[in-house]
Amino acid sequence: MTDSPLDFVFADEVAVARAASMPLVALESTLISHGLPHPDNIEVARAAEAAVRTGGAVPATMAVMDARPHAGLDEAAMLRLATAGDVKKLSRRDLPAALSGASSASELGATTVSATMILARHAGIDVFATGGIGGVHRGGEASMDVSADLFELAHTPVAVVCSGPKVILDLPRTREVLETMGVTLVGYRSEDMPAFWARNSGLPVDLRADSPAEIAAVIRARAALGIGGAVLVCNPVDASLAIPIDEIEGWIDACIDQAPAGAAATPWLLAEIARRSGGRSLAANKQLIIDNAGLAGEIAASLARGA
Ligand code: PSU
Ligand code: MN
Repeated sequence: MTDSPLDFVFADEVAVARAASMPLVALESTLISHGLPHPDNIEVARAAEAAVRTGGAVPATMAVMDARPHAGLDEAAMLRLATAGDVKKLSRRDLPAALSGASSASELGATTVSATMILARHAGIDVFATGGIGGVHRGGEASMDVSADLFELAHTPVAVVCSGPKVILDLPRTREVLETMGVTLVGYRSEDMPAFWARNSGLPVDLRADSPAEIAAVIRARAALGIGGAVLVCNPVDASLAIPIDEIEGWIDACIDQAPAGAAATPWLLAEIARRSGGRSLAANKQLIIDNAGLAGEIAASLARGA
């Protein structure tokens, strides 16, 4: 198993899986602390872990607690992340302060896509599941608010399973940056890049794959090249809960001007649109996270079986 200079706390089942080279899937914690309301967040966190197991892998939910990276969380840790009011949202730039013990963020920090990818790589975990990735925010061409997720996807060799970039973003510009950064965009049973609560963005993926084994082959081919960076697997939200993008645009247009700047923007927009949609965006968000975790489990299992 990969050696890392990081002083990880591994949950028992994660430690066992690492020692036995069993397939593992990393899960993030920002969506628990900042993306979903309580008690939906804890329900989804546990259901996502269960889905990874059903897919054939062991889940490792990532967070920083007491200045140490954690891979796999017990019930008490999960509850703290789901209910504490002062959980720091940790992205790439925040990890050094959090892990140094020098900042208040050290005590309890939830990891975003970028920070979770970094910790997953250190823990020797090749596959990670989330809901929707960050990207270029609307107005980002002027504000320069571009999620660190995109730069992480460019550099860190961890496959990320999601339902596309969040629909609150500037999707065409986000797609362009993914292309420029050389991220391989795979549509799971789709030629169209999904957009989080919407199944379609009207923007193309790089290739379509119809099975976990096909996706595993792409991940292996990318790894063999040694170029770093991610294969981004985009799994459209289940059709029964999907929301047409035009309907979502109406809610976004009505509130985007009031959104705060910086790291608070995404959590604010997710909560505001959950309210405006009468809970429909929340229902879609919950299900897509669980489904992505299941697919990630299947991909990790396929990778572990070999070609
Ligand atoms: N997926 C969800 N809900 C979320 C997120 C992903 O279904 O809240 C989080 C991820 O942690 C992602 C972050 O990295 O949103 C993006 O935040 P920002 O736009 O500030 O980079
Ligand atoms: Mn930002």
